[in-house]
Amino acid sequence: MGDARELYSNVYNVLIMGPSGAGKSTLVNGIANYLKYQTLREAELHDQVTCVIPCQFEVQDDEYKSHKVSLGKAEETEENFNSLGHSVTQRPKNYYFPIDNKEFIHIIDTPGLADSRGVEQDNINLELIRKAIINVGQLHALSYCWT
Ligand SMILES: Nc1nc2c(ncn2[C@@H]2O[C@H](COP(=O)(O)OP(=O)(O)O)[C@@H](O)[C@H]2O)c(=O)[nH]1
Ligand SMILES: [Mg+2]
Repeated sequence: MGDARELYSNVYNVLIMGPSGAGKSTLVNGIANYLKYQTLREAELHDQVTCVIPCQFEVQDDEYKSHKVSLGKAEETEENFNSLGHSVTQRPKNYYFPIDNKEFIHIIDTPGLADSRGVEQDNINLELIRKAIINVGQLHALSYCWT
């Protein structure tokens, strides 16, 4: 959004943290759709769901057959997929959602804690998160995802 952000009088900074695979990036996609459509029914009428972060998951139909669902393209973002097909957020990433012409929500998605690469990667991730917080100056909400 660049300098356009300065035109907004209210910015709500929301930091999303938690272990890898807890659903942080999925929550951001959920918020994007929640803010776009007035009702679930309205969202269902659209062929495509809004996907700001690529994701992959499996669903079962009524006959218990598994179907892989892929949304968005990982190569267009810094999101990677692990061996289970889960997206892996590499560094804090900003998402901006205007609510009206005065206010917008700024969501910061973060790399997962308890990283499988060990404590050193956790320390690197925490430092990246710390810098992201300093960068925005203030937080209005902290969402901690947990499974
Ligand atoms: N059943 C279920 N699966 C979820 C939920 N949220 C996320 N997932 C799945 O959990 C996996 C990891 O989600 P992701 O958002 O990438 O986690 P992150 O590492 O915390 O960003 C994906 O396969 C998602 O589809 C949820 O609320 N319920
Ligand atoms: Mg993620």
